[in-house]
Amino acid sequence: MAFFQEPPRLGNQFDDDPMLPSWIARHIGGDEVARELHALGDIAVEYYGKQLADRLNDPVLTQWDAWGNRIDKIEVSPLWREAEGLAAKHGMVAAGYETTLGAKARTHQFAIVHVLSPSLDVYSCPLAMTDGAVRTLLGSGNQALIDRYVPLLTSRDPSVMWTSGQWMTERTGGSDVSQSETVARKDGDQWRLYGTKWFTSATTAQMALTLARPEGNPDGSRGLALFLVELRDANGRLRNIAVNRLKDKLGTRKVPTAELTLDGAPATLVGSAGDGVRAITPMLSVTRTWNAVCAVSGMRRALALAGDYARRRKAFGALLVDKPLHADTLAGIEAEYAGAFCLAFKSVQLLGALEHGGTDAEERLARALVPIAKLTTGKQAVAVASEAIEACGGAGYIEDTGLPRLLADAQVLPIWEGTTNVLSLDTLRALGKGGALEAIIAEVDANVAAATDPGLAKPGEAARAAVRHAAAWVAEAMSQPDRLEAGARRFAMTLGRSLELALLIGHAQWCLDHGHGPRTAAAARRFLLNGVDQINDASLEDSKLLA
Ligand code: MFK
Repeated sequence: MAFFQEPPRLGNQFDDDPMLPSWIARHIGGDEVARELHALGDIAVEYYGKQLADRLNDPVLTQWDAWGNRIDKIEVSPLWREAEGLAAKHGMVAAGYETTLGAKARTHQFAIVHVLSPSLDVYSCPLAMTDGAVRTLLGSGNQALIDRYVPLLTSRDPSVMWTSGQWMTERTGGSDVSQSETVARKDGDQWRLYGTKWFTSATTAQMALTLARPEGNPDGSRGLALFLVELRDANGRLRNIAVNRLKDKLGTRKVPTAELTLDGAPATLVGSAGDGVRAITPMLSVTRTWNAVCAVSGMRRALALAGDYARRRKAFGALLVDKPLHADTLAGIEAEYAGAFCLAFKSVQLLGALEHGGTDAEERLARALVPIAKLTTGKQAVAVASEAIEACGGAGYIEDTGLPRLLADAQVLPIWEGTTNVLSLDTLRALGKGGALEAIIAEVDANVAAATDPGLAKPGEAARAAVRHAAAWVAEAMSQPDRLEAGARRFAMTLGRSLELALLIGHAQWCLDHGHGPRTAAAARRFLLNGVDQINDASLEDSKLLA
C-alpha cells in the first residue's frame, strides 16, 4: 500500500506547553485557573481545525451597493466572526481588568491569550488595541469617556463588547508620527477630522483612538492631539469615513487592514488639545506587551506542530525525533521559546503590578522592559517559525498544510507596533530617564542568585557577564551619538537575551524545587549556547561603505 504521511496534530494546548503550567503554578497557584486553561487548551485544538478549514477566506471590502450607494462594507472571515464571541466570553481583554486576582489579573488574562490566540487567525490584533484603548482612557482622567466606553470594551458579553482600533500611521510614516497630516477642526462642541490614515488594522472595530493636529497647532509631535472616533452611526453607516482599499499583506491576511479617508469624521478630544504622542503611550505599552505574548504563543504553536511531526515522521530508518541532528535543531528553538516566554510574561507581571500600585523600581524596569521584550521576542518569533516549518520539510512550504502561515504571520511581529530599530532607540530613551539599567541588572542578579543548582551556575555567570558588558558599552558610547545609535540594536538585544536567560534560570530553579522537573534548566543551558552577548562595535565607516 502506498505511503501517506500523517499530518501533525495538536494535543491540549495548556497541558502540552512546557512553560505555561509551571508559570501559572508559581505565579497564580491553586487549581482554578489551571482548570480553566486546560479547558481552553481543548478549545484551541478545536479552533485549529476550523482555522485550517477557513484558510482561504480573506476579508472582503464591498465599496458600492447595486444601486450606486457607497457602503464600504467589510465582511470578515467566518472564523473571525466566531473569534469575536469567543474572545468576549473568555475574557481575553476583560480578565485583565477583573479584580478577583488583584495584580495577578494580567497573568491570568495573558495566559488565556497565550492558549487561544494562535488558533484565532490574529484576532489578537483588535483585542490588543482594545486593551490599549482601555488603559489609555483610564489614564486620561476623562471620566465621561471612561464611563461610556470602558464597560463596553471590557465586557464579557459578546452582544455588548466593543473593540477599538488605533490609527497612527499615515503616508508620512508609521515610526515618525510627528509628520502626521490629519487635521482636526472645531465644529461647534465637537471636532471633525480630515486626512488619510494609511494602515488601520481591524477597521471593523466600533471605535478608534487616533492622532490629529488641531488647526493652528505647531508642527511636530507636540502639536498632535489624541482623539476618539466612533466609526458608525446608529444605522451602521460609517461617519464621514471612506475605506479606500484593504491592504494586500504578506501575512495577517484575516485582519482587515485598511486605508481610510477621514472627511469630517466626528471625533472627541480625549485629553488636552496637544501632546497626543505622550497621551497615546499607554496604548503603546499595552499593545507591545500583547505583541510579545503573541510572539511567544506563535512560537509555541510552531513548536507544537514541528514536535508532533517529528514524532510521526520517519526518515532514514527512524523517527525524526530520534535523529540526533533533528533533536538538536528542535532543542535550540525550544530554548528560544522558553527564554522568550519568561521575558514576555515578566512584562505582563509588571503591567499588573503597576496597575495595582507598583514601586518606583518596578516602574523603571517596566518602561525599559516593554520595548526590550517586544523587540527581542519579535525577532525570535520569525527565527523560530522559519526553523519550525523547515523541520517539516517540503510540507512546511505548502500552503494547504497551514504551516507557511506560521512564518507569514510571525513576520509582522518585528514590524508593527514599532520596528526593532525604533524600539532599540526607545530602549535608549527609557534608560535615559535614569534607574532603568540598574533595575535590569538587579533583575538579572536576583534571578541568578536564586539558583542553587550547580547545572545553572555557568548560565548564571554568562547572564551576569553579558548584562554588565552591555552596561559598560553604553556608558562608553553615551558620549558618541553615532556609535550609540549604530549599536543600539545589539545593545537592546543583549539586554533582552540576558534577561531571558536570567529569568529562565530563576524559573528553572523554582521548577526543580517544586516538582516541575529538569526541562527548564536544560532550556537555560541550551539558551546560553544559542548566544547571549551581541555587543560589538562594527565600524561606522564599513557600514557606510556597505549600506
Ligand atoms: C498581536 C499584537 C497586535 C498588536 C496590534 C497592532 C496593530 C497594528 C497597528 C500599528 O502598527 S500602529 C503603528 C505603530 N507605530 C508605533 O508604534 C510608533 C513607533 N514610533 C515610536 O514609538 C516613536 O518612538 C514615537 C512615535 C513615540 C516617537 O515620537 P516622538 O514624538 O518623536 O516622541 P518623543 O518626543 O520622543 O516622546 C514624546 C513623549 O512620549 C516623551 O515624553 P516626555 O516629553 O515626558 O519625555 C517620551 O518620553 C514619551 N514616550 C515616547 N515613547 C514612549 C513614551 N513613554 C512611554 N512609553 C513609550 N514607549
